[in-house]
Amino acid sequence: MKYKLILLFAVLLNLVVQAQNRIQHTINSDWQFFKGYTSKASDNVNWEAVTIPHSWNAVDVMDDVPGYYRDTACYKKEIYVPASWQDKDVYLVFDAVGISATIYINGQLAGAHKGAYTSFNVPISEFLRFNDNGNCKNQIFVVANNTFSEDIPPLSADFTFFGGIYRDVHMVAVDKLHFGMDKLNSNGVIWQSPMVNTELAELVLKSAFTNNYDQNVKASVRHIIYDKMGKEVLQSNQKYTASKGEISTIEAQLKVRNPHLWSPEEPYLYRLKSQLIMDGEVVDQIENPLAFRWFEFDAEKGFFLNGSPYKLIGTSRHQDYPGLGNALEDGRHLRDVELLKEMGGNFLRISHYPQDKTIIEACDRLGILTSIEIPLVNRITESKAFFDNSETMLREMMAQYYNHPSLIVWAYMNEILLRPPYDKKSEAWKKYLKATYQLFSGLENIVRENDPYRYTMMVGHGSGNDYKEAGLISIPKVFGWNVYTGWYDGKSSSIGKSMDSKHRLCGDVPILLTEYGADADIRIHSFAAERFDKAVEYATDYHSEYLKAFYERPFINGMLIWNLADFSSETRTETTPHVNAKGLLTLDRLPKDPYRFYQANLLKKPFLKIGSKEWDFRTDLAKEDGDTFVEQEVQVFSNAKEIGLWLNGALLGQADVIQGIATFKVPFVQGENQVLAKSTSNEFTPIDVAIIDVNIIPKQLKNNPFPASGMNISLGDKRFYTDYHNHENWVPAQAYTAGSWGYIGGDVFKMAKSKRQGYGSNKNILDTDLDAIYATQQCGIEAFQFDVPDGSYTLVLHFAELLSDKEHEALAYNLDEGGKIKDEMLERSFDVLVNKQVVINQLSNKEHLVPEKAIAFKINVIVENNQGIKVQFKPLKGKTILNGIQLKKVN
Ligand code: GCB
Ligand code: CA
Repeated sequence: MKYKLILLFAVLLNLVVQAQNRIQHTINSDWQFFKGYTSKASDNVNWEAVTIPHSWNAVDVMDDVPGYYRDTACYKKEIYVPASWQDKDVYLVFDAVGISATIYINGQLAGAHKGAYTSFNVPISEFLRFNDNGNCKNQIFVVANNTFSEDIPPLSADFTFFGGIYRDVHMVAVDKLHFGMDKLNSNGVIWQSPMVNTELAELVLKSAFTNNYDQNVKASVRHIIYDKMGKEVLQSNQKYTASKGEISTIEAQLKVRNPHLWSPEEPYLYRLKSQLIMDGEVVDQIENPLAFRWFEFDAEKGFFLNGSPYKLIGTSRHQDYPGLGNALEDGRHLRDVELLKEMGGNFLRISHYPQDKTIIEACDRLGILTSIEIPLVNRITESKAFFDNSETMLREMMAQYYNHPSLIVWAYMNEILLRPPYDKKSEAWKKYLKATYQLFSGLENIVRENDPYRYTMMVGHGSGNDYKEAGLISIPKVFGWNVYTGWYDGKSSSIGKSMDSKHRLCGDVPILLTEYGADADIRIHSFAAERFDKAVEYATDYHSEYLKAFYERPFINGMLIWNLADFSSETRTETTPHVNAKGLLTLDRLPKDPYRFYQANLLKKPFLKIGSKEWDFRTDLAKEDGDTFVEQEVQVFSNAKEIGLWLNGALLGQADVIQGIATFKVPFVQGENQVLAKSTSNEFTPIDVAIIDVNIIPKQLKNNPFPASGMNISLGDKRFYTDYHNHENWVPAQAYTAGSWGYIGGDVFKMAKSKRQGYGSNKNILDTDLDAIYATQQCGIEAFQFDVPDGSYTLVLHFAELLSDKEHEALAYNLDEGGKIKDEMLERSFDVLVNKQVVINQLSNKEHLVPEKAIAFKINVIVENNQGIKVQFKPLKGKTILNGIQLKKVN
């Protein structure tokens, strides 16, 4: 393809001299770390060797001790600086340190930074020792800290505030005349495209460069634009006199004819090379991505990309990984963007804070539109320091992410009225709302001044009236709503109506559904799934309701799933303590069924996957004695019209695909089952096979061999739970019937005054990974009986006191609860008998049965004379309880 180019305000300069690039490389290896405060690098404390990226919270956020290290830690490293750098400007660049950092070079204070999510540079030339005779050792000493500060956002949020030097550290040596390296750590060149269409793109290039020579210098700025194939398409050259010790700015205006447009479907990237030339020599050079696209949000018609209607659909993303905290190498960041692309997503909300550059670079390259935001979450502090830090963060974010063509929205607020610090009837509250208005209108102005061509966004929650009252809705160019109907409350099927009311509330401000999601734990399945049970089946259903409503409503400009992957949120509890489980992928990035659901609905290429494949060993209960199979529903996710399902080689049936799902009732037999799904309407659709090992528990235990892999039963529960570590399946308890097994008496435990789960507790049960089993319970149970054949058995009884008189802070993420939560706790004590013999004496919540802790007892039982096993619970004080029970036959 040929481009006809016009150069405006540009002079052609044909003297090209070998580019002497800046030197920039990471210095991530060989650091020393001390978890604590010490005043200098030479102190003899417990230094340990670490590599950057590093977080000191990689492990402690996941353990059962509440809280994590939020305090000071130190890092040090020796660097060697060549004598040739003596006439250069040398900087350290920190891509991010959580949460604040002070940097010393050779014992002298060199710089400091606040905020965990933006990069910063530290000019260090004046502190360096240069010497080529081996005496050029220099000491970097960093005091970092992730303590809570009223002045630094975020103050409160549903994610973990990891500490550490968790992104790359670079050494940079540049000529004394160089681009960028300013206070906001921008790279010195920004591009804007005020007008783009298929024939023409207007391009404005603004360069800022520093002259640290002790005299004014004559220089020129050259920009060269290359197309995707590396062919030069345009060049601009401008002469300039750079005043000494100052930052100079210069602007070039160019026009690109017939620009090749960028879109998620065809992410066509140009390259923008910018050079500073002095005495005919290139003294500094940087590169930026460049692309042409235009876009518009509309309050009625929705989003348009390059002139055509375009539904934005995608996810948000957090930046952590199990065992690593947020200290990830680039590969893992990149993989997340690929996974979003492989799902068929076209948008990433980089939330709730700027993330590693790898993310947005991948979005530019792979074709994912993005928004980016600073972490003003849940509440603000009405102080100058907080306002100033917020503003700096915003300016840094804009300076650092400006040139990414995938980026179309700057955002700076999430659910800021979620955690009101005052009573909503008080004067203080009114003042607070005014302060929020003042803060956010200020931030909005900063964005508009610095980037008139992108959109601005704020994100609210709940009913929205508070945001309206505070005047916040009319501030940004678009408003996002986080709506969790069907999760925190209400029904998933009401999402359409909820969005209709947001639409009315916002009038002519275009809206997006910026968050929605439901927890899903791939270890939990239920064929009668309900809100808060964490069953994968519930989440799939929830997402299908939302997707339907989205397609029916053009005014929903975009819809963003919360979240791409499960993520760390230390204060969370429930079946996955310390983790928010709304991810479409697990913490380890394994797909959950909702991810497959979106693939089936969004991908253009033929797609097919069998649902819940990872549930590859299952236990189910025979309905009648002698049943040789158990019937379970299997979903196949596909974009074909019709699917056939084969079970162990025989065609079971065909089913139409409705909204990406074909549903089958599969009669699984004992042992291995091969499930094969194939499209019967499209030969190009891939085939999928799942091998599922099934264990059927006979209805009558008496006349049947006892199940070889034993029985694991969760009381007060309706779910199937898979313990992948122990290769065990837990089944929900049933009431006892003669010849079979089950509980006698009692009621399912329910939380008092909770709008949340219908049964079980939402607490983190300590000392166990079987939270799902321990958090559910039968109260007032009289007995549990197994009518098993004679033999030798191992019985395990699991208990947890779910009530506690400890006061719990209402969790930050609870959208429906506030204040402190305390149970009404009554004393309980009971004996446990097996076949009339006391096996546990006075199990009491004043003693061994410590509230919110798991306790298990393993007991050997010999069954003779056809008596079976009867476990009895005899109350001494209060009510008896049982949370789980396991039985294995030894011989
Ligand atoms: C929200 C928040 C997000 C939480 C999410 C949740 O509205 O914006 O930070 O993680 O809800 O899962 O509750
Ligand atoms: Ca249970």
